[in-house]
Amino acid sequence: MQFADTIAPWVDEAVASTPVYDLHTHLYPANFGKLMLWGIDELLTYHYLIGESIRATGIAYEKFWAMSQARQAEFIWQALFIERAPISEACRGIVTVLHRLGLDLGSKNLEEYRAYFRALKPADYIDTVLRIANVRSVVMTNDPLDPVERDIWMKNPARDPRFQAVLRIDPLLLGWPEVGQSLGTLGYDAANDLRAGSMAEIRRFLNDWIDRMGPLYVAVSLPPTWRYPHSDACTRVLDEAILPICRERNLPFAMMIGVTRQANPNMRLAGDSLAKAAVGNLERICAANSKNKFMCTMLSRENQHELAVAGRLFPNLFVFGCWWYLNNPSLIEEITRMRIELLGPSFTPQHSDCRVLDQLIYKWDHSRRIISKVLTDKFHDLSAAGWKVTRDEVYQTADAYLAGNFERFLAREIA
Ligand code: FIX
Ligand code: ZN
Repeated sequence: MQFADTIAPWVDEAVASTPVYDLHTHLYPANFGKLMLWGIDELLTYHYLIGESIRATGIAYEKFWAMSQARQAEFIWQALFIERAPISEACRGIVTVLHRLGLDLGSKNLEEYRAYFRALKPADYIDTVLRIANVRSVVMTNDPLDPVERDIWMKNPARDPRFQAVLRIDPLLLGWPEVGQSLGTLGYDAANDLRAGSMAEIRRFLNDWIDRMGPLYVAVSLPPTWRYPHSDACTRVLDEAILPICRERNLPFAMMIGVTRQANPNMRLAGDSLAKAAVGNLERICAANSKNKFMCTMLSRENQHELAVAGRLFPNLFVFGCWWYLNNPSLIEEITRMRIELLGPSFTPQHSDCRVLDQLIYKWDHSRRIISKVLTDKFHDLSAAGWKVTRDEVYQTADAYLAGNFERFLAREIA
């Protein structure tokens, strides 16, 4: 057995120094204008904290939503940081961000923090945040049916090579029959009832947007009730448009499964829920389309074991991340341990899901600590079993988890 004091520092150093390829966020580069969210008011009005503050204070929904964003930020600061200890994961995140930026947490003075951010320029601040968070690539979520985003893409914006695109297609899969109308106004003749000729038009829409965005993959979030195959528009659009195009263009199709949208509409963006899904649907889509590459993350804790097993069964399935309500230290730890035991080094333990640039600092700081802890235990167990763990092996594993596995999966040609 090796000395614990060799393995632990190797792992800590490898995980801290390896730049991250963050494979799912909602971030944008500076030239996407108001879509780029950053700074203290955006941090405080993150939907996780909106939910927490409405719950903690019992404020009436209408009263909360009637406030300007600046007043909401002040309300949340007062409720969650002044009147109570900020011990939730989302609150602790703000503390980590302010601390790593060098601000004085002793003052608890929101105006002082605001003054710091007011002096920053968005483009420079991206450099600062990526440096502090040690993130090298940020994968966006790009929805061509969102009018604000579409307008930006139609102007062929200059591309910041650190921000990669993803073609997000929730309405195209889940929005029938209404989405036929939206496609029609954009010049794609896909009828609401998906009659003859419609699929060719959906394929043309996908190809046009793949050409325009150059996405790394095509993505959707799915409810726990999603079925595949099923006699509905979703299965038809998958089988006749999305999966064939993903095959032709060698793009993975990413499924984020388990979200029940707007379980509490009064909470707006903070009002989505989750439930356990039937993993058989994921297994059937991977089995029936073995020439497609799939990525999957699931939202319910109860689905995690089945998802890891599905990852073992299907080499065309890439398991990633602890999504949203799972992005909490206790859950990341248990899920990452279990995935390492079932999948070895061949998955991506985490993505950030950041909506606000600065969150990269805390989400990666907190996740890296857990990944290090679990990986140290696993290398210790390996050493205790008789293996001579090397520093190279530790670095190679950290790189695989934080960037390399995802890059290799993207590059892989399915034979
Ligand atoms: O569908 C998604 O990509 C989700 O991650 C978001 O919609 C969700 O609101 C979120 O930000 C979770 O972290
Ligand atoms: Zn997301």
